[in-house]
Amino acid sequence: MVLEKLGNALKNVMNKIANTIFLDKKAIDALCAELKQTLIEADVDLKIIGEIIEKLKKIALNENIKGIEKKEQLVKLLNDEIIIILGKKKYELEIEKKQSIRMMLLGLYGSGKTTTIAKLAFYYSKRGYKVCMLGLDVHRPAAPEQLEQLAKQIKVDVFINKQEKNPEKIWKEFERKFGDYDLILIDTAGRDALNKELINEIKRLDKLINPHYSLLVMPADIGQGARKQAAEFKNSCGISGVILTRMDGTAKAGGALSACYETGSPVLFIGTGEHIHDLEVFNPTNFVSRMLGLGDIEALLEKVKTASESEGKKDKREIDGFTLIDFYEQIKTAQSMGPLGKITELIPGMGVIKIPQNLIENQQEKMKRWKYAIDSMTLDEIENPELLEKQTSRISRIANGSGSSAGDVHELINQYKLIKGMASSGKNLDLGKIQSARDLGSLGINQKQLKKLAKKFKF
Ligand SMILES: Nc1nc2c(ncn2[C@@H]2O[C@H](COP(=O)(O)OP(=O)(O)O)[C@@H](O)[C@H]2O)c(=O)[nH]1
Ligand SMILES: [Mg+2]
Repeated sequence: MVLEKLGNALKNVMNKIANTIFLDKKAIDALCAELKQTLIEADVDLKIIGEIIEKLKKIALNENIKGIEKKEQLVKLLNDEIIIILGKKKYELEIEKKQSIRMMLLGLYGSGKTTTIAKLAFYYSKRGYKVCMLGLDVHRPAAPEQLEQLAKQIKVDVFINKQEKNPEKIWKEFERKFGDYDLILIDTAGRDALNKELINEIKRLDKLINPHYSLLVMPADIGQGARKQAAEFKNSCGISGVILTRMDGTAKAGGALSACYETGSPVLFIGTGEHIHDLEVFNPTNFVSRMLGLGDIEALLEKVKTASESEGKKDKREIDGFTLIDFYEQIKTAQSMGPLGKITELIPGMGVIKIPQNLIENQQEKMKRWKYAIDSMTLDEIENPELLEKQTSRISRIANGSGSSAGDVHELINQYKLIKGMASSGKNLDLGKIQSARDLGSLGINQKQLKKLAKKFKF
């Protein structure tokens, strides 16, 4: 698929927006950094990237936009911005039958003009147009031959003159025939660069042929270089639009597309391979939908919505009790409060409990992994961690998605369960003071919990 890497990377950012529980400044900064890297790799202009990130941050850090609505807006913004930078809307060529529409293709050497002429001829002849390909590239000796071969392959008329070196004379010869066709596709010569010679040749042909469309053919792997080339051709020869070829083999196509859009030269077609059918009408909305997987985005937005609805039912955490997030935040708070002796943090409404020392000290690294693991969970999983024990595939998914190990996730769940178990027993506990399993027993904790705790904390 064209721009698969960019599509996957963008989808990844969107997924993170949807699934991140703590969408705080730090998380937003990390997401923006990832997005920036992704767009840089696609060769999108830094200024444009900066603008997108600014818009994203404006929503992300707006405290008046809450929870799910914020996530929804962010995912939508990203989707829409990508469409805008790649071309905003579809431009259509009007190719009426019986009008002898003359379409001239221009471009430098090897940009894909001749191949694209044949692709276009195939495209329009399949749609019932009477098409002729006209060979006016008199510079490359093999050019007429190449066109002739292609014509044979796709069974479309071709007009060439292998001896004639003056393209204007070839046109004169052809002129009396052109009324026979709905569409005449004109192949012209290129140069290594847009020099005076090429400009003059194009201008003369332009005057003589008076084409309905002059389309610039550029390979997408020039990335942002398309900006300069499109502008130069536009200024010196006047072009009506662009065809980007070799979209299949480059990560830089994002830059080429956005550069064309910026110079006001709409991309009309894209070449997506060497075969005759590898040509598409360029439609930015469809292109982005396909690149990101529209179904995926809709499903993602749906998921965000569902999650927000349940969030909306007034702090579900309070209703259902102690969740993984509470657990995480308790430990984090405890950590930030310093040495164990000073800890007075309590789990609200859950009885009084102090968190074991070994969960608090020297755990920064583990806490980081736990945070990422929680970020990779669904709301359901956060509220009902038992789901994870029932389906170990969930644990692997979370571990993979968060860069932690299955062991980390298991440990997180086990610790959480222990604390929750104690909290829900309603006892006032201060684990910091507990020296032995007997101390726990005397506090009325049941045998099962006792065994687990003793094992876990090595009392
Ligand atoms: N992969 C890929 N190759 C292409 C595409 N379009 C053209 N090419 C290749 O680019 C090379 C130059 O094409 P050609 O049409 O001869 O360029 P011209 O000099 O502008 O006429 C050929 O090897 C084509 O097969 C495309 O969309 N994808
Ligand atoms: Mg050629």
